[in-house]
Amino acid sequence: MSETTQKQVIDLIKRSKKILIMPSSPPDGDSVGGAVALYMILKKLEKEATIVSKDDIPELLQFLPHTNLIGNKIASTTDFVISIDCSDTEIENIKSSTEGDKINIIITPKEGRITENDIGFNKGKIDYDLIVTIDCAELTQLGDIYENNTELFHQIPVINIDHHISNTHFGKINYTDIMASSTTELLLTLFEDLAKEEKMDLIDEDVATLLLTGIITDTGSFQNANTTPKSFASSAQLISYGARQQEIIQHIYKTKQLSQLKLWGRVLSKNQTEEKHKIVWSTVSQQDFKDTESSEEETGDIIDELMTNAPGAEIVFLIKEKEEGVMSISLRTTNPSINASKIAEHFGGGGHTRAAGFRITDMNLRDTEYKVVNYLRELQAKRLNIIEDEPEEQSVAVGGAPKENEASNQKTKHPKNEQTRSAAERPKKNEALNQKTKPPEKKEVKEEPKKQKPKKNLNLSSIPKEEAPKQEPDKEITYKFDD
Ligand SMILES: [Mn+2]
Repeated sequence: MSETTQKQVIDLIKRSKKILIMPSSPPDGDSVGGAVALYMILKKLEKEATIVSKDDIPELLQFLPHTNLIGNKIASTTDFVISIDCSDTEIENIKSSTEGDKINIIITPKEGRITENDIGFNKGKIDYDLIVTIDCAELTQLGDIYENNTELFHQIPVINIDHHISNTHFGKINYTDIMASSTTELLLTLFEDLAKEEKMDLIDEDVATLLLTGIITDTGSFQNANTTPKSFASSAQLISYGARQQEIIQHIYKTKQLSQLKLWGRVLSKNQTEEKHKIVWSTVSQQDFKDTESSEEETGDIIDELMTNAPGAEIVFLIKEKEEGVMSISLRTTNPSINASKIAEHFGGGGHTRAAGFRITDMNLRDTEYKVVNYLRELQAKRLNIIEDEPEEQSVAVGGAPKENEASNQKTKHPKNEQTRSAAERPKKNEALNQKTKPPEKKEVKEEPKKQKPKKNLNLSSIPKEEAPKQEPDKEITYKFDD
């Protein structure tokens, strides 16, 4: 992060009075933690601040301080506002009644009278002088809030604070660093400099807890590949500021609803493996949510759990059916030479090098699965130099092909070649694998054929069985997945 950018951010914040904070959606530990922490800092600097998010804050994060301050709408520019000066007269009640074509607004004072001079009329106007987006790679991630107020983003300077590699630098100032584990890690540096400049103790226990939540959730408790020495150093610093690390862990990782355990059990037991191509994935359908009485937000970090339990996999993904024909795919890569963000971009999404996501619409779960798996198989076949069982190609590979031949080898590995080969030519052990991705058979299979498929190379010992948590009456139980 250049010092100039940091200085520009600090100067602009100091110059602004009414600041609109927008965390990316769907809100997560990083965007919510960052947005609320910034709100608290701005309050200490005696600024007016408002946070708006298009989606509700997940229940899991509601233990965080001040999440109740987050609204879901910016006051509309087309509103007509009637203001009453209450400095002399307290208002007891305001109501409205309809009379023919008219609407009367009835204002009842507690005592005394309200006169015409106490009433003013204003067109709803935007009086923010700064927008700060948190953890947001592109403006469309703000959803309706952006779409219904696009003019706002032209009129008011935007500070874009983010760490996604796919960030589109839409801000007037872009305070972005793709090496940061989380947006809150960036905010910590910013707040510390701001505190120095203002000679104030800005980072209290609540702010520290909010910032630490972002680092912990975005690194999957320091398990994900984006964990850097800086993430540990920042976390240590935040704990020294009084961040309540145990509270975060307790709420986010150790408390799982029974419904969530059922859902996770189901999703983990449905996992699929393409051993040769080092791909592991699973799916979660609307039916799964219904059957387990769980909600979408309860899928939580299941993608990371999937990854933990598939040590050989290089690409792990989860397809979530958000609604009929709308699929949301989360993707993780364990090998630094596979860029998850690039894969997501191919499908119109984005993210980080090791974690990314995208959506596929107008397609059912099965076809989405087929489409994504096939793309990844092709990608991996090229990357891993996989010879699709053709003897003449094999001789090239086994002999250790020189670098300059690699390109020509890749050409011969187009999946079409493979598809046109008869099954008889392939070794037996691959049959199940190949059939998995052949479309005609896919169409005919019933809902749950996957159970029969062989699971390979997966350490399932720590995966909770669907039936496991039968300790009925307790709604909330503590469950440790790492045992
Ligand atoms: Mn983030």
